[in-house]
Amino acid sequence: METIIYSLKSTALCIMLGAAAGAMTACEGAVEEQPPTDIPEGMVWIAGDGADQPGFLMDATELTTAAFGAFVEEISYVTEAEDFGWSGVFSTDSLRWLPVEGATWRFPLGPDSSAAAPNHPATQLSLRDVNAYADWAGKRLPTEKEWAWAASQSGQYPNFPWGKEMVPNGKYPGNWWQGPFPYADNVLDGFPGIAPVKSFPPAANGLYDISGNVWEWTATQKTATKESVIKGGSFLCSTSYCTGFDFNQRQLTPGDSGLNHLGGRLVR
Ligand SMILES: [Ca+2]
Repeated sequence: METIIYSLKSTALCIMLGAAAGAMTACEGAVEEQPPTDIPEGMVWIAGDGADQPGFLMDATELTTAAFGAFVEEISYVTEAEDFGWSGVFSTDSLRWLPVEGATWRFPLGPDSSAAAPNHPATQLSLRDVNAYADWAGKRLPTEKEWAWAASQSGQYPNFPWGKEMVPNGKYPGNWWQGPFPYADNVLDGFPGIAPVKSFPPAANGLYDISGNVWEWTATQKTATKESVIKGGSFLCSTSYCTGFDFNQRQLTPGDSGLNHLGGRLVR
């Protein structure tokens, strides 16, 4: 709402200046949309294009286990995976997705594996779960267009948030899979699975892990199937498979999906 208000202020100022000069149209595009002065902690400003795409606020990191846990504790929320009693886990032994009983946001790989660390992206969350969190937090999911605009650094780059090269100077800028998926991960980025948020430097606009680590839900759905668009790729994405760390890529998944490489990031 703050963003919209500011945008309207800019437009009003533009009209006044244009009117004073006797040529309102001369003002078009002259007033650059500025970020709000009170950006909430943990969010960054995504600059608009001064025309069709307004600026907006976006979480700097993927939704963490700690943040989701605070929401669960306050309202005793039960996730869909907890309702179902199982969720999807990719097995690097059997090289496929398996339904694992008791896999939830607390234990994304199942109850016999480690609990999710507080600074890990929260996973095993369905669309309903992420939207419930968003309502509680006063935020919302980005549309696919907003998400891609943010990842592109407001239209600056064609494929990757950090620039034109996929691996600049030979140093991996995000967490994905290096090697032929699913047979061999060479772990050239240092993380064989999920990574804590902020394990890699932020993009120029302040977003961490906008490419890689975990897929992120968006508010965009395919009309015919009601499947949701997910963006950003995950630690399971390789150049031999989904290349999800290229922000032009997308996947579609049903809203009740629970997967150990799917989380979210919100906007306001
Ligand atoms: Ca990795």
